Amino acid sequence: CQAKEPYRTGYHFQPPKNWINDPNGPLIYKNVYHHFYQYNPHGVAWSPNIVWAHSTSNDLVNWIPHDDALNPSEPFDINGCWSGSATILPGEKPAIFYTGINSENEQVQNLAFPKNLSDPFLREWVKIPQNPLMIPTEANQINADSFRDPSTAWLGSDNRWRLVIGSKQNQTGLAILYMSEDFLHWTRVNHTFHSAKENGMWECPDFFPVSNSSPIGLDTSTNGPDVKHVLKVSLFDTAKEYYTIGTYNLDKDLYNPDKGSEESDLGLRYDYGKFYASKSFFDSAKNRRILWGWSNESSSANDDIKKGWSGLQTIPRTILLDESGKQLVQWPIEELEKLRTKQVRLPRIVIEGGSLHEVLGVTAAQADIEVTFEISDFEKTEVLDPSWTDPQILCSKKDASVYGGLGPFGLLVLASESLQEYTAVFYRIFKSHNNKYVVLMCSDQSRSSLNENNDKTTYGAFVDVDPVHEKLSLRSLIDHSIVESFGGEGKACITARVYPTLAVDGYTSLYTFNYGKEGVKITGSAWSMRTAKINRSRKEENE
Ligand code: DQQ
Repeated sequence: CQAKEPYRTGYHFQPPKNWINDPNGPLIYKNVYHHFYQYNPHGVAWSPNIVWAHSTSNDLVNWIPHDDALNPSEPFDINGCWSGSATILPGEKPAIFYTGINSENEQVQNLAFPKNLSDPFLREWVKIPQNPLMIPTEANQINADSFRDPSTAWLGSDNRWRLVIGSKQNQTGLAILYMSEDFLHWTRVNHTFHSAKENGMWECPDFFPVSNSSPIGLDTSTNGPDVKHVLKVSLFDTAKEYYTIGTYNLDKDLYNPDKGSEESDLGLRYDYGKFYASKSFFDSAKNRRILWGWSNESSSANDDIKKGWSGLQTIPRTILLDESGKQLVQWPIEELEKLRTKQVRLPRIVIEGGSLHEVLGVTAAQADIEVTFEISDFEKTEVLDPSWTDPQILCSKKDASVYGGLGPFGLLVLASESLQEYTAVFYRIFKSHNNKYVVLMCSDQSRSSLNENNDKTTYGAFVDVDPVHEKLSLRSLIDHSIVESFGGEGKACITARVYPTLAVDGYTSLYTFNYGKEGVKITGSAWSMRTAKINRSRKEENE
């Protein structure tokens, strides 16, 4: 039978009802993970007087809810508690910087501390009386509508704290640098930390170090010879995020992206689908950096009202610098694998061109599937037209129904019985004019639902894998209304939101497919995923 709530997820973070957006101030304290997020307690749409909701977890998978951490209450935040970040000060003292919308409707930056440090759940937060600590003024030429989302602060070797705030001037996106000796008095540094023209407002800047020598995460204040830095910004105008990898010049307090990784429409993205306002934090318990992102709905406002909620958090991902040094790689946190059950091994076969194979024995609406493709014959590879530079456009033109040479091959997820509905996550391989192979990864939502009110945009990314010498892998986390896919072992990620009308719960199937001319060998496994305990009431937990 069909569930009453076919789109509610089984293992993605979401509260029982209402609107959520950005993850805020993730942190670990006394071995407890804290997740704050933008939440509208009064409805399914965003509202400016938004609050910081709060949940905690021991494993980043199961979550318990707490009272809201920050609510509009003071002249410096009476019209809203917007996004911000946490910093762990020396002596293991967490601090939260957030943007308050003040009584004049200006964006100002405020500081809050836990009321009781002996409470590992940090249930109560106190806004300090000195707030606001950073304000937009005519003198500092900061626009009061474009001054928000303080980053985690880092400590320089001069013992001074720094943080960046998102802003814009005309259409130039800005990361404004502030500095402080005592964490209380902050001054704007005269030069801009980093900026890019024709970007519009930079929201939620995140600036952090990554190791270029070992696969570990680093505390935000770490610097040194084995360290590169990452700056991520969320572009308000396009609702897309871009990151660059670069060098942090300590003497000048400037960030310089490496050549070839400036923001542009073809720049590097954490995720080429629905993923925004992300935030990372250093998990000191496991020496890793974890990334949280918000996945907005692709359904209509009316459908959101019907289902009573809007917005999900994606599965936390560990992020590392790729061996090439040119990009990051992301992977779902290892703890998620605890939810895997009833493993189904895919028979090691060659899926011939034009064939479809059902993966039987998994709960296909709530599953995790990891497959590897091996290609031995490249003869029928199509030639890449040099004008095909935009992967998203290429994936929409050559969607899953367009037969090709080498590919499309991959997965049909959330598929209905007669394939009236399915979401296709797949690869196509092309040969470029310099005889290199180019791997395209697509998530095609065009047939995901018979409901025409959804945004069914198809997404795409090029994946830096050499299919001649390397295996090509694909992992998809399928969870009722979200499909998070990881290509090339996390080199390209695509998150899609879909709302099948037929392929719900027990009426859902999962397939591997190949609509190319060349056969492809496939290996891998699929798992049914258990339901995580996420923000459930005591009563529900006992059921
Ligand atoms: N969401 C927050 C802002 C931020 C935006 C408000 C990004 O602080 O800039 O809910 O989604």
